[in-house]
Formats: sequence, C-alpha cells, structure tokens
Amino acid sequence: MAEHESLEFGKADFVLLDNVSMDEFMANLKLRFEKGRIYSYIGEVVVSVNPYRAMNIYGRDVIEQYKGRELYERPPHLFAIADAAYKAMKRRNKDTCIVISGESGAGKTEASKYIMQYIAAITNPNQRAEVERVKNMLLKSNCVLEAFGNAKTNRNDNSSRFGKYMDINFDFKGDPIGGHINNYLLEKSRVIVQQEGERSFHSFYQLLKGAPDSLLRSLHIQKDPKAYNYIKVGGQIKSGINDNADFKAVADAMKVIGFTGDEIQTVYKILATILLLGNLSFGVDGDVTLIENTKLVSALKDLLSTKEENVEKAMLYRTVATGRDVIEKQHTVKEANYGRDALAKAIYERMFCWIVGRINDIIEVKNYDAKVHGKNTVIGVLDIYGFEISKTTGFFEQFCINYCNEKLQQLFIQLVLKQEQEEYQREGIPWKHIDYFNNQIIVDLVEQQHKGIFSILDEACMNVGKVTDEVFLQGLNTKLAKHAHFTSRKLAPTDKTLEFDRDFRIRHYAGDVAYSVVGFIDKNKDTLFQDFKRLLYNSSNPVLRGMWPEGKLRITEVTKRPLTAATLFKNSMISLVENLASKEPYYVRCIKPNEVKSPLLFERHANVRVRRAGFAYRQTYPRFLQRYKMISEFTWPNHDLASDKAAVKSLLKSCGFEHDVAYGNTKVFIRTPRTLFSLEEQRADMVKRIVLFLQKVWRGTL
Ligand code: AD9
Ligand code: MG
Repeated sequence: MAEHESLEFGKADFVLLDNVSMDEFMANLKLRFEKGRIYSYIGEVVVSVNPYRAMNIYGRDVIEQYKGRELYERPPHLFAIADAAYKAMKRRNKDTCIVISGESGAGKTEASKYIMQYIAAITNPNQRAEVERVKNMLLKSNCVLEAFGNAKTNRNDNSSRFGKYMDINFDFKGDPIGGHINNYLLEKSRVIVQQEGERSFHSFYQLLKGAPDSLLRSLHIQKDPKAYNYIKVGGQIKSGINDNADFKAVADAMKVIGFTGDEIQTVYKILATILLLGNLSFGVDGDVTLIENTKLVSALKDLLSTKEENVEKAMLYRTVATGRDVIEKQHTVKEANYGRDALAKAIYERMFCWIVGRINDIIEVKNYDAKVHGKNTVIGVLDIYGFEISKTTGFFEQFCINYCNEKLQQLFIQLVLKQEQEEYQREGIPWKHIDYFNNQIIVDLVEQQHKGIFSILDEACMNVGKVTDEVFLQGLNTKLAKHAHFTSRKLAPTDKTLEFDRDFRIRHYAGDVAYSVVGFIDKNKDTLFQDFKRLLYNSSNPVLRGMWPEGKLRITEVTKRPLTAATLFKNSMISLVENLASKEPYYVRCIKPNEVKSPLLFERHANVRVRRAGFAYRQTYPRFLQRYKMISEFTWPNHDLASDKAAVKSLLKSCGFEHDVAYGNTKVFIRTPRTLFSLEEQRADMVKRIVLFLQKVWRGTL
C-alpha cells in the first residue's frame, strides 16, 4: 500500500482476486478518480484513469519525490514505475521495458511522454552536453512523430495511428546516450479517406494552417483544407488542436533533431503532392484514358522534380512483363483512380518510415565501446494504438490494431503469470493452478498458420480465379464455422447487426467487434504499380529518390511476390513480443473513464478486465513489520522474536488472519484484499490514536 495517502481517496493499491471484486475495484477507481487520484496500483501494475484535464502532478517537485524511492513508498504514480524500471536497469544491469496498454483515448501516449520526461529529468546529474543533446532529441522526436502519425478520430483528438516502440540506451553511469524507434503499421488508408468527424494526419492541416503564404504558393497549394478531396471531410472540423502553432513546433523540432532544410522541404512537397493527387481526376476520350485537370500535372512535376510526361505516363499506364515481352498497358479510369490512391497512401507511408529512419540515424548510439564503458542497457517504452471498439464496423486496420492489442494482452498474461510462478517457487509456496481467461485462443484465431484469419486472407489473395472480399468471407465461414470467438451472418442468421456477404465478428478479450471485409483483399495485397516507384526513383530530388530505392529495378527484375500486409504485420508483432519478453517488464494500464472526453464523468463498468489470481499482496517481512507493527502488542514498538518472519506470524495470528496468508522464505503472502484493507484500517486507527496520544503528551494533558 502506498503511504502518505488517506483512505478517503480510496485504496491506492487494489489487488484483485476474482470477478466478485470487480465491482469493488471499479467503485474504488471511481472514488479515486473523483478525488483527483488518477493513479492506482494492482500489485506492481500502474492503473491510470484519463483525467481529461491538466493535472498538476508532473512538476519538478513531484519528480523529486519519486526519485530513487521504492514503489510503495509514495502514492501511486507513473513516475514510480518509471523509477522502478530505471533502478532495475541501473542497479541490476537489466534491460527493462514499460508496456502501456489500454483502449483508444485512454492516455497511453500521454503516459509514455511523462515517463520519458521523468527519465530525462532524473538522469545526467553532471549536465554532460552530449547527454543533454540526446535527451532533447529523444523528447523532440515525439512531437515530430505525432504530427505525421497521429490524427483526430472520434475516440481521441490525438489518436496514434501507428504503433511505437522506443528503446532508450543508457551508459554505465545510467545516463541516456541514444535511442531507437520501431514503428508499426501506419493506418495509411486515412491519407485518402476518413470517417465522418475524423481528420487525416495532423501534418496536412498543420501545413495548410501554419505555413507562410509564400511557402504554400511554392507548393502550389492553398490554405483551405476543404479544397482538397483527400482531407475535405476533416477540413470542416473545429477542434481544440492548434495546427498553426504545431506547424512551427514541428518544424523547430525537425531542425533540432537534425533534419536538413532540403529534407524538410521535401516533406512539405510530399504533403502537397498528396493533396493535389486527391484532386486529380480521370476521364475517357474514345478508348483513351486521360487526366482531366492537366494543370495539376504541371504542379506535380514541380513537386516531384520530374517531367510532366513522366507524371502523366505513370498515372495512365502500367508496364507489364509477359514472358520476355514488356508492354505498356493503359489503365481504365477505375484502375487509374486506384493507382492514384495507392500512390498517395504509399508516398505518405514511405515518408513516415523515412522520418523514423532519419531520427534513428541521428539518435542511434555511436562510438560506444562496451569494453571500456561496460554494458549499454536499455529501457523500452511501448505505446501502441489502443483497442478500438465501436458500434460501427471496423476495417482491415482496426482488425490489425485489435490483433496487436490481443498480442500484448497475451504477453501480459504470460509474463505476469510467469513472474508469479517464479516468485512462488523462490519463496517455497506451492503453485496453484489459476483460473483466468487466456486469450491465446483469439491470438491463434488471427495468426495461426493455415487456419488463422490472416492465412485465410493470404490464401484468398493468391487465388488465381476470383479474388474478392466475398471469397475471403466465404473462406472464413467454412474454416471458422465452429470457432467460439468467430461469427458471421451466415453462421448466425438471426443476428441482424451483421450484413450478409460483408461482416464478421470477433469476440475479443476486451469485447465484441464487427468487421467489414470490404477492402481486406486490396489492403492486404497493397499493390503499388512499379511505374510509380520508377517515377519517384527517377526524381532529380535526391531526398525523394532516396526514399524509393527499389525504383531502380527494371520491370523484368521484379519477380518476387511481396509479402502481404497481414504477414508483414504479423511478423512484426511476433518479433515485438519476443523483444518485450526478453526484457524485465513494467506495466501501465490506461483506462478511459467515459466516452465523451469529460473530466467529470466516470461511467465505466466491467470493461476493464484486470485480474490477478492467487495471493493478492506480498511484502518482505521487515517492510511488512515497518508498516504494520503498531497494530499488535507482539511487535510494537519492537519484537523480541527470533526473526521478522516469526514476528509477522504472531502479528497476523493475533489479528485472526492466519487462514488467509502464506509465509514464504522472505515474504509474507496475503490472499484476499479484504485482509489487507483491514490491516490498513487498523493501522490508520492506530496511527490516529498514537497522534492523539502524542498531542496530549505535548499539551501536558496526560
Ligand atoms: V490512442 O490508442 O493513441 O487513440 P491514447 O494514446 O491511449 O489513445 P492519449 O494519450 O492520446 O490516448 O490521450 C488522449 C487525450 O486524453 C490526450 O490528448 C489528453 O487530452 C487526455 N489525457 C490523457 N492522459 C492525460 C493526463 N495524464 N493528463 C491530462 C490527459 N490529460
Ligand atoms: Mg496514443
């Protein structure tokens, strides 16, 4: 239990046993939330409830209170977990990671930033210039990545549309000397289309709102987002986001990180290219497909540093190799539209990955000699896109995002249980089987070879005959008919919420989500005509050219079928989980208190499936005594028993809790939270009595 907090704020550490205590857990969380206490613990996991308002709890003074302290010594806070990870890294030379999970809008990205700020604040006491520089770049990289990888969605005004794992490297003194970012599947479909009420990536609006007129003119674009088909929907949204100021902050951050002027200009040109591409329309004249607004072609050739005819040709034709012959095939209007959209998405995604790569080039540890400096250790911080449940159906992207969250939940289960088991063994307490919902079945449903949804999708994509989304759905219906977590209208004809030939539903660990198969095949194949790659590679802008190295291949050299989006994503998730599992994990679970982004409402019920089985609480004997010794005459003020363990035994026996505890080699284990709360209450009572007693002594009334 955390000290220095009165029980009027609810219990700071609430360890759960089973479903029965879920209500209690939520009530406790609600009470704490209403009292402005947004952090709690479940054992060593930090639970964070999004306050939806600025909290005055991240300042230098608060940082100082957590620095070097043990988890339980201060009220629950992100800083405590950051400090625990840091201490493990520094004192025990362990690679650690902090995994932040929770549904979309729950506060993961904010938490990851506070954690990084904390680490930056407590390191480099000697103010070494190089370390300061690295810290500054690590912090600034967030601002850049959010501009290009986040967007306003209906769930969150600053929703991460990519997954991010950042390693911070430390030298033997415990100071940051570099870092590395891995990014996961960007939701690139957002570049060309958004749902009602949502926006495209912040970067577009920032450019339009924040760039000086002269820059906009040179980019052939104008200020009004509504003028551009691709971002029109979101262009009408008034939100609290300050695009104008953000534009400048991002440009500054890019400069500080070390992007060159040419690189930044190229980024702007790419954004402008995408906006103009969205307005490009195709028509027919006889049997010739043509571009209707040729003025745009001229602007595009400037932005892409190429010739007009190259742009035109890439938009209207594709080169295909048939045996040894290479022919040019004219697009139909439909194909031209498809190609244009695919190009827009691809150049945005490629630019995003390139930005991450550039940041990595700059922040990666250089000249570190382990022989001289000792082991270089890391703290990894994982901030992914959160689980997305909604009343409307999800698409391929939501499916991937939710699969990613299933993977992390699986890791959580495995590691927490593993740690638990190891601790029981160390302490010599028999390990009992624990009943919990293991979501491995859902992970398998998605990723298993041959039988999983991704395999069925890949198979459908490779069909020689008809390749349509419906064929994919039929494949699902045949192969997954008996799966407890899968259903569709065909399998459940009475379920009117699902559309025939279109929808399927997965029972996720966090709730049921319906997905529409529309677009699954295209998004999985993720085809980009080779002609576009050559167009970009042949640009005379070296930065742009550098983003498209594969454009140098001739058509006859491109033979290998590229891996599908699903397979790539699956592989990246598997290696992410392997990486996390190899480190000592710390967890932050973020919870959204309500759906309306309000600081006043707490309306969540059983949505949080946080469970901990076995013994709820454990503590070393000396620390346990330190906290509770005043509640028993056997231990107050000091005990005269042979060991602390013996003292704890007699304390708990005198309170009547014998049946609810187990005694390990170095720690006492308490099974139910109620026992713990009762101890806490007795302690609080006692403290009050002691204080009263002392007051009387001081006043001389005793
Ligand atoms: V998503 O899965 O990327 O869509 P996140 O990352 O979980 O989601 P985010 O951190 O972006 O959510 O938080 C959403 C919003 O809640 C923020 O923009 C803030 O306005 C608000 N928030 C979150 N955490 C805090 C906090 N600790 N203090 C104040 C907060 N406001
Ligand atoms: Mg986020």
